[in-house]
Amino acid sequence: MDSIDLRSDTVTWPTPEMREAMYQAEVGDDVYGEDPTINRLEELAARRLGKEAALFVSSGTQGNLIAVLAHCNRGDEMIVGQSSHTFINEVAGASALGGVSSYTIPIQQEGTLSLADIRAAIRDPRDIHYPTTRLVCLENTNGAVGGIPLSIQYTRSVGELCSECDLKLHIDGARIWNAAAAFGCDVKDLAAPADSISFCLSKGLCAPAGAILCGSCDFIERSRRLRKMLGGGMRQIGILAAAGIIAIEKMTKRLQTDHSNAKRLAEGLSDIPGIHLNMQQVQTNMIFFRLDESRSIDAAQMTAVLAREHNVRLDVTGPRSFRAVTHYWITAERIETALAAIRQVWEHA
Ligand code: TLP
Repeated sequence: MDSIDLRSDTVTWPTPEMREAMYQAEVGDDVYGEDPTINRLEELAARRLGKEAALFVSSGTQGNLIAVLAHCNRGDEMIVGQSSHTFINEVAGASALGGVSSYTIPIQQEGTLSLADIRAAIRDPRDIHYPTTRLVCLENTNGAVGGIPLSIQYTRSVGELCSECDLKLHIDGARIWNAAAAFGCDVKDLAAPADSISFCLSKGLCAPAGAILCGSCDFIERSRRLRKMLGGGMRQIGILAAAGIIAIEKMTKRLQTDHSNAKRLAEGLSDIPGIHLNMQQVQTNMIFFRLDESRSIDAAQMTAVLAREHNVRLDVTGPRSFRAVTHYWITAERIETALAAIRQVWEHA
């Protein structure tokens, strides 16, 4: 990878080992259930997440959509964070394709939905004016407020509230392995309170495509049918599964390195006068930072100069703000190069 691409961990290339495994992968027609490599990946994912079954899906977006469709009927409602990926960045699939409405509530500074807000959002089932609340969606790590991991204890408390109120709980765990690495816990414990959980193979875990949806056997059977309905019944996808197996078995074990690199980048940025960020929010592989008004250059101009002159790429999140995401292809040395470039462009603006 030439550029120091910090826009996202979705930009990661597959590792050389993945490419070799993909080349060698044994394949079959997965719509017939005959792809041995995908079957192996799904068994591995279910076991590691502590769920009965798992399904390979084309993307995190497809995994979340299938979960909503599998849990809800048309006209039902889900409770979701107002700046969550599911609500903001998934093309309103739940409403467009599922007829499911979203009751949005604020995401707290620590990435959580408050229990009081969830409780207040649950509709009174006796009132015929209301849709039926069916589902709560959490996002772990929470991308909107800095890649913050949600704890086992918090997730359990939401699970208990859902059981008490007869609701389903889905976790958009696109980066759940980053949360497990941050807490040093077993990913199973973060998944346990949820009826379903999706996670991405194609972000910090470096697989070229795909995500996994996990849940009960019955839930996954319905999900498999829904995936077919959405055009996601794929054929010789053992080629992708081969990379996915390495993603789970190996790449999940090295995420702490990305987290240390993110900390180092955040510390370096906060040493630059005029650049601000909240160090407490830097807990996994994401950093959100902003420029003050001491210089006129804005985020769009700064990213253009950084890309053109230094080959460093950042994600612009507002007129003066950015997101940087660390990943496998961002070594400690590249963090220092990126920091020097950012400092130079800002100080000479
Ligand atoms: N996130 C992407 C963009 O879509 C914003 C990124 O660069 O961070 N859940 C969460 C929490 C995500 O961050 C993403 C992707 C998804 C779901 C969707 O995954 P894909 O891209 O596989 O559909």
